[in-house]
Amino acid sequence: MAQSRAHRKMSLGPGFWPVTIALTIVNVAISYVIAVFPFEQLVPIVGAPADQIDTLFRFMSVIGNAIFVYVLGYLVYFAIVWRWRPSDGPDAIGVQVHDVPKLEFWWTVVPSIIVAIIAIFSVRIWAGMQNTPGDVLTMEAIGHQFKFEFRYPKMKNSVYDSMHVPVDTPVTLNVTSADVLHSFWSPSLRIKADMVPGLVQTLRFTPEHIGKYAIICTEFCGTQHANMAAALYVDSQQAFGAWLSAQARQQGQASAPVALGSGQAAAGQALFGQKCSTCHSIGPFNQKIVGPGLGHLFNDPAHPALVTGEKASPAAISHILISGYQGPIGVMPNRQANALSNQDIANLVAYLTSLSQKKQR
Ligand code: HEC
Ligand SMILES: [Cu+2]
Repeated sequence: MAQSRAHRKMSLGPGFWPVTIALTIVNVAISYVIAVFPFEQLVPIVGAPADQIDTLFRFMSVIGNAIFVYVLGYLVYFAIVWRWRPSDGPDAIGVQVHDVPKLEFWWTVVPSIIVAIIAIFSVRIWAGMQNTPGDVLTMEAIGHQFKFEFRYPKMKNSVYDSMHVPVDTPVTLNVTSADVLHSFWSPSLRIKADMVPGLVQTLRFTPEHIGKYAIICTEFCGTQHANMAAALYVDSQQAFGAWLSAQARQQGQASAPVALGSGQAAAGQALFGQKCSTCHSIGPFNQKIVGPGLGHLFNDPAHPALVTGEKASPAAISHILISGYQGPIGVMPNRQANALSNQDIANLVAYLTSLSQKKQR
């Protein structure tokens, strides 16, 4: 069946050039906003390479915006100008265009050049993140359910939930995971890296602005994923040195023996609500959350010994709190991960002991 032609001649329509000028004005106005928009005030930047990544983001947004404005603008314009009219006949089609080498040449060359520029730009930033010469601080970030662990050279124990780095010092960060997939993301570093068990990824950056920034886990890693976050502190060189020696002092104290006799059950109860109740109920052993119920440690017929196989005693419980324990149920974090002082441990043991005594009455 022959189709009737709606419009015999190929034409851009009556309003093409005015529309082009209008779209160009819109495009230039939005591009200007993108170029000057103060991203670094909305999400402050830590230092290099965050500034380069912002520039790349602006560049890509300007190009993306131009494509959006012209494609959508002409789509709407042509849909209106060459719309079907009652005089066109019911099966009218537009002019069919084939083989226009000039057009095809340009719509291949222009996007290729744009993609090549973006690729070169991105790869250069990425390469800089892989190897910057002159490392000064090399450290590790390790994902755990549901904590960030940070290890520093010459520091005996790890630090959890806060990462300190000295200003103006190139930092090499080795990122990995101890259990499941996590993702290390600091919006202010403009860097995101998956934390994969068995794989160490290296990131390099140089903090330039003193302050406190966010670190967030952006890979769903279990029930408490939403609470998995840490703080990134960029300290002055002096403050960083002071922090390091304070850590060393604290870690020295932590190796002193725990005086269980000084435990206060009431203080232990409050602490339990803050640090333990996400994983433990105070019901019987089988009332599990992530870990077992802890309400009957001394007198649960279903669970005569502790998970370590030891008979329940204040000393055996404090040992689990200090060293942590990994068994078939899961991982019980150690004292560093739970940030427990000696007094905290004594209070928690007193509280857990008192729970069992209440049940006996
Ligand atoms: C991230 C979850 C998690 C947190 C937080 C946690 N625990 Fe645990 N805990 C566990 C798991 C899992 C086990 C069991 C390990 C196994 O045997 O597989 C456990 C085991 C224990 C046990 C041994 C229980 C038994 O019957 O032998 C005690 C005691 C204990 N936790 C106390 C605490 C206290 C006190 C806190 C708070 C400072 C705490 N836990 C915080 C996950 C957690
Ligand atoms: Cu996580």
